Amino acid sequence: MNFQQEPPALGNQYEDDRVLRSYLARVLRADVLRDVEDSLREMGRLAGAELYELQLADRLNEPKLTQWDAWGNRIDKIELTPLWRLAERIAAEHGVVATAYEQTLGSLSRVHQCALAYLFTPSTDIYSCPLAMTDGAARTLLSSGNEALIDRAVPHLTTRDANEFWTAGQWMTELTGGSDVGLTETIAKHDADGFRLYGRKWFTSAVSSQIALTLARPEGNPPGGRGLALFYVETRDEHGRPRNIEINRLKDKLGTRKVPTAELTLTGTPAQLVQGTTDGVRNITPLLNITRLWNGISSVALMRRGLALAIDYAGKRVAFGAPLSEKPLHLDTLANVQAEAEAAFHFAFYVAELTGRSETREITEDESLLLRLLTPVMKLTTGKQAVMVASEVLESFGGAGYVEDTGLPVLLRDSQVLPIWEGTTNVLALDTLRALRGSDSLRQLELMVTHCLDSVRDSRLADPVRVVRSSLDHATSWLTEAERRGQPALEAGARRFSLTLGRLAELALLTKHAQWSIDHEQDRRATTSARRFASAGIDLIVDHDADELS
Ligand code: MFK
Repeated sequence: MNFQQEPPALGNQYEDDRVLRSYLARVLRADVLRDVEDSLREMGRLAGAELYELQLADRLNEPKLTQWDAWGNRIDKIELTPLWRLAERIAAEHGVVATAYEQTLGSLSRVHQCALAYLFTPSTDIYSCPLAMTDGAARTLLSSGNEALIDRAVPHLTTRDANEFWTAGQWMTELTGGSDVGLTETIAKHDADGFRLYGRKWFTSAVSSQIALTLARPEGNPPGGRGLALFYVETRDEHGRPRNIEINRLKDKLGTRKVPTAELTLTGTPAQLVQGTTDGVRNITPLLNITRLWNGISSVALMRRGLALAIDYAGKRVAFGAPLSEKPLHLDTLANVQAEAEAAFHFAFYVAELTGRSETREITEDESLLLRLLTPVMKLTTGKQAVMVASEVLESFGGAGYVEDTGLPVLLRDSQVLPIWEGTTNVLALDTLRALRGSDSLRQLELMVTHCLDSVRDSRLADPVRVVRSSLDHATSWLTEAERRGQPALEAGARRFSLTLGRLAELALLTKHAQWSIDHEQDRRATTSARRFASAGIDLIVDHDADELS
């Protein structure tokens, strides 16, 4: 009756992460890595220590909305939980957004920033949501060329001073839907003081932010996305009161429970045009592409957290006479999960590399096409993997993985948002088709993949190379055939096609890294993962779809 199970524990999340460290050793020069390593080590320490401890202690707390004060005044005050309050300060001071804008490492600053975000995210209960939108808003304002708004907001969005730091919301979703944003019903009326917004926003994440970018239709504009304009809103006045914004209620969600996601009514909210009176959907896409990158980084971060806990626990949990870490079937299961996570990691960080080159204008035209294609493909692929991995991680703990106060179930609930927000898998599969239309981007993917495989010589990597090539050939021929058959066939197969592109890109990048790791680190663990991932279903295309629907 004296048995006590030792719980899983976390060490320094940077030092313990072979995949992150090996990747950074490949993409950063040794002197550059030495320069940034202190910041990563410190974030890894916080994530495994103070932040993780507070995360467990904060488990039952949720943001609170107080709509009225004692005297009948509408105040719509949001109180965040202690974890989120600490997360905000740490995020600002450690430059989890700022690093990407300081550009100390040029284009590789985006990689540095994503590494910080990757370490920070799993211990802060989706504080990555407001940070992603803050980052996206800064990038969108900078791309807009609106100097007044850039001067006003970007210094706050990208500061390391926690007292000056602002976060941004992204208010897009309305009752008409979260995907077909062109149906937005919010109206922008112009008067002597400028624009005021009237409408209902149905799913606004992190409503505690100081500013928001949102879409509304200036009176008289035509329907559809082109008739919308992109607006900048400062959410509260100098007394902290909402500026003609009513927070009707917070959403009762499956996961992301720390995120104060709200339903809003805009009752004449003062707003400024960001970039002209039309083309709002197009003008907000820089924000979408940054939050989709964050979504991918968050996916690989949550996968890594699950694995870190599962691997530690496997060494502590004894069953049938030995620790789980000595049981072949348990090891085999975790190795498959590791392979998914490792492949996803290389894809998300490759998109970060391209994003960084785009931001410093070092990107070529061909790489821009590749980035446009790979952003939705990466987001949709890693989002699905995150849910699958979280489910396996919970199962690897047996019943404990299903019990709330272990802090494990939240991994699955929070992961489930990743294929939904920022474009569902299907919407992004259609966006993949949009990115391919009339463009050379598939050819650019072929070149990228060929470049990855060119460096691969080790005979144990022959299978992954073969699988990448055959999957790409199949995807290319499927696309040609589906285009010939017409739009219904193309759309029906778009999800399997996009996932195949994503998984083969992951395998190519992982295989390239595996060869590098053999050559420079004499380490064959990435090779093991590449081989496992190659046999985990890369080509998901089913040929007969087109026939059935034609
Ligand atoms: C943990 C980290 C994650 C952080 C999460 C933050 C929480 C935030 C929660 C949310 O707010 S979730 C809501 C997010 N909503 C979406 O992601 C919307 C999903 N729907 C789409 O993405 C649709 O594809 C889209 C709204 C863009 C379709 O609208 P339209 O009006 O049918 O678009 P259309 O006409 O095809 O495209 C308009 C223009 O934008 C075109 O350019 P042109 O005007 O030059 O022809 C498109 O090529 C361009 N475009 C569309 N998507 C683009 C893009 N350009 C670049 N990148 C893209 N992704």
